[in-house]
Amino acid sequence: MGANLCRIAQTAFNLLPRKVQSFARSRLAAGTISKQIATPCGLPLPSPVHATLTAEELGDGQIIVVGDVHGCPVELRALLDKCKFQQGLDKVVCVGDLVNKGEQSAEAVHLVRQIGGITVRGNHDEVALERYEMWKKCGRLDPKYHYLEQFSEEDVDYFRRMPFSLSIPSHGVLVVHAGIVPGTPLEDQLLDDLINMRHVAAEGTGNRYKALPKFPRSAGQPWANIYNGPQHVIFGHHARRRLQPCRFATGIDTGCVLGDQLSAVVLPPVSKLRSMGVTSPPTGSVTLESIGGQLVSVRAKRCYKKEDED
Ligand SMILES: [Mn+2]
Repeated sequence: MGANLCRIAQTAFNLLPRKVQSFARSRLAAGTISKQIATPCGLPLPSPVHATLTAEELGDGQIIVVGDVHGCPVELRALLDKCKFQQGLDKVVCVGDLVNKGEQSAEAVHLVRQIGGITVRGNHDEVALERYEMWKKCGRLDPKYHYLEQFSEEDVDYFRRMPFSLSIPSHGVLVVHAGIVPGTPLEDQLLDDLINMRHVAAEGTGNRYKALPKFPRSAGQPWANIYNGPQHVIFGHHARRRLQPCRFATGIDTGCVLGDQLSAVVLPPVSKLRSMGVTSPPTGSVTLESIGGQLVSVRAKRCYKKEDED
């Protein structure tokens, strides 16, 4: 009986237009501002919610921060080759949205896990996990998520543990999927904003901002345009704007699945930072240039999906 109800509710929700689903999710999340006891889709929180990549874990490899892969493992492999990725030495960090839109979501996840990559949770990863848990509970799998049948228990576990942010203190870098509200401490950010936001608007007087919901579409400006540190934020999610080379933030969803490019920011090993005369951790607000970050891109093999705003 419970399983049936659950299935009916989920089916009804799935029938709603996507815009309505997205709005409903953002409102639900807004209701849990003070106490975030679950993820935006109502799943258990990962532990930790906000992860840190320590200098010890880094060793002396470079860090390759990869944009939205969206089921394109062929391009990911080509990008890693172009970055001269060395397994066991270099660290790969994905900005999230490993799955959906492209044709090889499960393969993309397998490749990222095989190279020991860390992934910060994206909105598509979150919804994929929700659909998986629903499938296991209700027995019905949304056809759009058929690739979940190729997930191993370890793949699912990887998704359950995806943090909402990753700090890299040695380089003064923070990786999130969508963005952060300028001026709000990380621990006070809404998880829904971290994986969904694009624009912000000033709130009241002074330097306070709030993230704008996707719908209804309203004014405001891309959050990265007004963000001023201290960490350099590397993010994805906003493919329509492609590369966003802002002073204290770099957006690297360059629209691979849309037939454009897959991009990475390559950060030098800590020893190289020191030889460049940069203190580690860096002081003050961090620009990409000040820490020797390099942009590397490869072209998509083809266009897998038409331009949209997800
Ligand atoms: Mn996204």
